[in-house]
Parts: sequence; structure tokens; C-alpha cells
Amino acid sequence: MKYNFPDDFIFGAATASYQVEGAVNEDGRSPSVWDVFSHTPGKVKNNDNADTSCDQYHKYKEDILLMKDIGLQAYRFSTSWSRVLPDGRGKPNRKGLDYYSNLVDNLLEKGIEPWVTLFHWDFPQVLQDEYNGWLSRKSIDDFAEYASLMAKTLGDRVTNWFTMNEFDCFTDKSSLRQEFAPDFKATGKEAAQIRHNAMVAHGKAVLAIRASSPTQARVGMAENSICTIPIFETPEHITAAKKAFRDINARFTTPIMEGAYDPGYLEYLGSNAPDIEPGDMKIISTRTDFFGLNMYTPAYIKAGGKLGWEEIPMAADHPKAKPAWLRINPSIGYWTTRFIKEHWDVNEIYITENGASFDDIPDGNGNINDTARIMYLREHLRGLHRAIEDGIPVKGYFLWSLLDNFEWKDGFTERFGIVHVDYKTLKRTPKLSAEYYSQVIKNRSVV
Ligand code: GBH
Repeated sequence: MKYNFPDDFIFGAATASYQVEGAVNEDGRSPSVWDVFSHTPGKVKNNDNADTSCDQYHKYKEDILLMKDIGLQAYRFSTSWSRVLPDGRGKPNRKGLDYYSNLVDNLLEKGIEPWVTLFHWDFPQVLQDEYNGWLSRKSIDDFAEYASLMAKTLGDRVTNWFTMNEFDCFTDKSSLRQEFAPDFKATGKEAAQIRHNAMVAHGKAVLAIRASSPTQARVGMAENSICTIPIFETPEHITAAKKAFRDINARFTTPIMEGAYDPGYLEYLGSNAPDIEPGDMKIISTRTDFFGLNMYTPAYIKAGGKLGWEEIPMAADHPKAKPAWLRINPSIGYWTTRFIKEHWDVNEIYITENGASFDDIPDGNGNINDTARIMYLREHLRGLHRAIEDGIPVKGYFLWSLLDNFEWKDGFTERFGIVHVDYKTLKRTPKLSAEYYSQVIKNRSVV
């Protein structure tokens, strides 16, 4: 059986500015919170930092040729706020804007559509120092100004935009769990305010992009909603997993999609609930053009309990990729997109990230036969195809990642690329999975 993807389905790949660009001190860029964090001893494995990383800032043309060879239809990359606005606001840095402008032009020249993410965690350190980042409502206007600048600069050539990438990773994971930048410890109340302000900033940016783009822009977010799946495929467990999807994602996805915090969530927050200004919830829930889902790990749900669902802890030997957190179940592509459609009736869903890190040990000839990644890709695409067959509007897939790159607090110890990067020589070598993906794109199907 051949599982054909619709003609308008987009096959792409994704990266993020701090993870791939390097050139952190060049052409007027100022530090982001991740520069400061990675340079703080003990924060990142092996004290790695992304000062050079893949050096895409200088090698973007080479990377675009690679994308072309693979046959990518679209490239999702993020722009660095402190590269284009070194003071965080105010005077734009022409050289920074030129970089993204050239990147976009070169992509279009090769027939690859640019999909731009505005914020993939690299908040300008200067604003972090000035007002504690997202904790202050000043961040909302500054982010909207940045969004508007980017839409004015690139909007003649870029149609599709993402505001934020994965709220949890620059809010709670930093402020409550001290695992990601910035190095800032929040109280429960402050953490709720940080989440709230970030969502208001998202909504304002949606409006700012639409208002500032010279052509009609399409905007969404790229959110790592937790992927619930029913433990058994019977109606009671499916209903439970569907409800769990909404409840578990109550911090971000639910208020953004519904314009209100869930009463159960507010009850849980109690006196830690955020201060909400009039109009905030309307801005937060500004209707987006599509739902962007970063999709990695499953959460198994069964019916029962007070809420109508309970999470089943995963078996210790449940299949996983290299990182301990990256448990695998390719049916997330089916269940999560189905629940998104059923809860919020969205018209378009894009998988904004999906991929895995494995050991990737080269054979005697230097080839990387990453069969596990090929299995991972194939089966997740099959999961998505199953959703499409069911009438769920999954419109595209951005593989994470084009290149091995700086994996945040794991530094260079995790490799998610379909293209291997030698960090000493910066040489790019496509892995077998790049050839596999290339075949999938050419045939527009998995079998
Ligand atoms: C995505 O996050 C990111 O958008 C991307 O930048 C990143 O490179 C990619 O995943 C691969 O990780 O170490 O136990 O604390 C995916 C969601 C959330 C997964 C944080 C890793 C850390 C787990 N990520 N999580 S742990």
C-alpha cells in the first residue's frame, strides 16, 4: 500500500538561530540570554556554547544547496532578535536585517519557501537586564516592535510566520526549573505572569505581523503541546485522552485557542494566578492562520480518576531515541492532530518539528547509516498520513533538524540532523536519512 501525501502537502526541515548561526559577535549582534547562559560554567554539557556552532551565518549558501539536493520545499528558520535590534528595540541593525534578507532571497532563488520563526528562545540580554525579560509587560511591546520590523523587512517575500517556539522552554523551564536560559528564579506567581505576558506578546505579534507586512501574512505559533494518546483504542480511553490533551496543555495551548484560562487551571494556580489586564485574553487568542505543532513524545492516558483521565507512567524500557526524554510512539501524529482538530476546529495543522537524536556512528568509510532515524521518520510520516486519511487537515511537515546543531543544555552531545556536522572543520555530510527523506519527497509518499 502506498500512502500518498496530498499535492499541496509541504515537506520541509527546521533549525533555530542560536542553534545553527554562530557569528555571535559579528556585524553588530548583541548577546542573547543563551549566550550568557552557555558561557556560565556548568550550565551546558561540556560547557559547550554556540559561538560558532554550524556557522550558518557564513555558510547559508552551502546549506541552501544541501536543502536543494535533498529536495526540501520549505525551510523553517528563526531570526535572532538581538542581531536585528542590538538594543532590543529602537534602531535596527542593517547588517543583521541584510543577513535574513539574503537568506530569504537565496532560498527563493532555489525554489525553497522561507517559513520564519521570530522567537526561538534567544531573548536579548540587554532587555533581560533592564526589566527581567518576559516578567515585565514591557517585553510585550518590544516583541511586537521586533515582529513588525521583521514583517516590514521580509514580508514582501515571506508569507508564513511563527511567533513563539515552545512556550514552556523559555518560561517554566527557565524560571521554575533552572534548566534553560535565562538564569532567573521566579516565584509561582511570577512564573504565571511570565507565561501570561509571553502569550500576550504572541497575540500582539500576530496582529503586528499582519499590520506591517506589505503582503498578506499568515501567522501561527509553534507549540510543543503534550501529545496524549489513548492506552487502548476504545471509545472511553479515546475520550479520556482527548480531554487530557486539553487539560494537560492548559498553560498555553488551551488559553491561546479558547481566549480563557480553564477554571481548573485557575483553581490550581490559586493566589499565583497572573494579573490580567482588560483585553489580554482577546489578544492572546487572536485567531491564527494555522496550528504549528512540535511533536516529539507521547503521554499514555487511560480513562478514570477525578478529571476523567489518568496518565500511565511509561515503562522503563519503552523504546526511546538517544535522549532519555525522547520516548517514541509514531501514532502521536495521528492522535494529537485529531485532538487539535476536534477541540478547536482548526483549518490547517503544520508539524513544525519532529525528529530524533541517535548515536550516528560513522562506518569505516565515514558514512552514517542512521537506520533508527529512518525508521523514526517513516513511521511518524505514516502516523500523519493516517490523520490525513481521516480528514484531519495536516498540511506540512518540518523535520527537526536539517543539521546537527547546538542542542541547548546538552550542547553538542545530541545530534538531531539528517546532515552530520563536523564541528572542527564545519564539514556537512548527509546521513543516510537525508537520502531517505529525499526519496520520500520525490515520491511524495511512504510505502
Ligand atoms: C525542540 O524542543 C526545540 O524546539 C528544538 O530547539 C530542539 O533542538 C529540539 O526540540 C530537540 O530537543 O532534558 O529531560 O529536561 C522539544 C521539546 C523540551 C524536548 C525540553 C527536550 C528537555 C527534556 N523539548 N526537553 S530534559
